Amino acid sequence: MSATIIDGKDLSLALKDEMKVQIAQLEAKYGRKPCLSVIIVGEDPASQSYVRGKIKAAAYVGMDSRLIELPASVSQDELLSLIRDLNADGGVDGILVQLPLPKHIDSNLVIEAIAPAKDVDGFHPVNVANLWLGLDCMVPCTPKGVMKMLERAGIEVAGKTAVVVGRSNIVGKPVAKLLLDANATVILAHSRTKDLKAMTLQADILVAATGAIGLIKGDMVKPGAAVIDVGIGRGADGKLHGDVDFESACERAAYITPVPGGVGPMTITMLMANTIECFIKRMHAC
Ligand code: L34
Repeated sequence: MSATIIDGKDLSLALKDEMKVQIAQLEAKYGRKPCLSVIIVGEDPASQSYVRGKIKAAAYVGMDSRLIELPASVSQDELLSLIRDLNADGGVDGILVQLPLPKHIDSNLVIEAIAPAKDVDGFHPVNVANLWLGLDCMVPCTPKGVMKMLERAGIEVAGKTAVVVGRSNIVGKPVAKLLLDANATVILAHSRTKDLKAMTLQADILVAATGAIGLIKGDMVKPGAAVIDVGIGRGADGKLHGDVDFESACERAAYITPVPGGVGPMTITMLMANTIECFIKRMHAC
């Protein structure tokens, strides 16, 4: 058996082409385009690559963007005051501070400084609370991308057993909540889970978000499962790999996402969707 590959790049392109049309209509209606501000602190090559992807995608869909590059030495106060300026700037719809931040900066304080209505990452405590309460909120980009991939691949979630491996605030916890909202029975496994293989073998839908390259081997995949690989890292071979051992997992999965070209591009595409959403909500609020 060989799995059907869910191509995140292809799907992203299709979604971005739809957004291009939508943004042209929004501009005609409201007299301006959505505008995304991206702040990057320091020179981590992976972060720089992801941020470049975000700015490129914004240009592709025809929205405005501002890239603010700060040195790793920037003070926490300077960063907070920049965010306050962007909060007050009527021309800015979305604010994203790329993580991780240097150690001398408290990322929780930074996230809390972003106006919830401009929080395109959905990381602000108000958005997190509203997600868990089932209220209107900004949904974090990567979890939203995971759900979009399942939906577009025609994979039914209701009634299925979903196993999420990894409990981060950015991916594991929110994706578990979204799967629960879609009526999956959710197991949230993590680094202290006793028998991980026994858990993953139950998964009709397996979401791997640990950051441990190749952790999920083929023999941990339930035959016929949909495997969504959120992990991304550079292996000893210098190439990008996910949390899933792709070759062996392909033998058992019915559907699988590749790395690169899977969840990563979808994260960026959902950021575009969230920026459009913030824009529309702000236009309706005034
Ligand atoms: N604030 N920080 C904030 N928001 C986010 O949503 C992120 N994340 C994660 C890291 N920090 C963040 C991202 O943007 C991870 N992430 C991200 C975004 C895009 C890609 C990967 C991770 C991506 O485009 N990956 C490509 C390969 C890119 C390359 O060649 O380096 C892929 O095909 O998977």
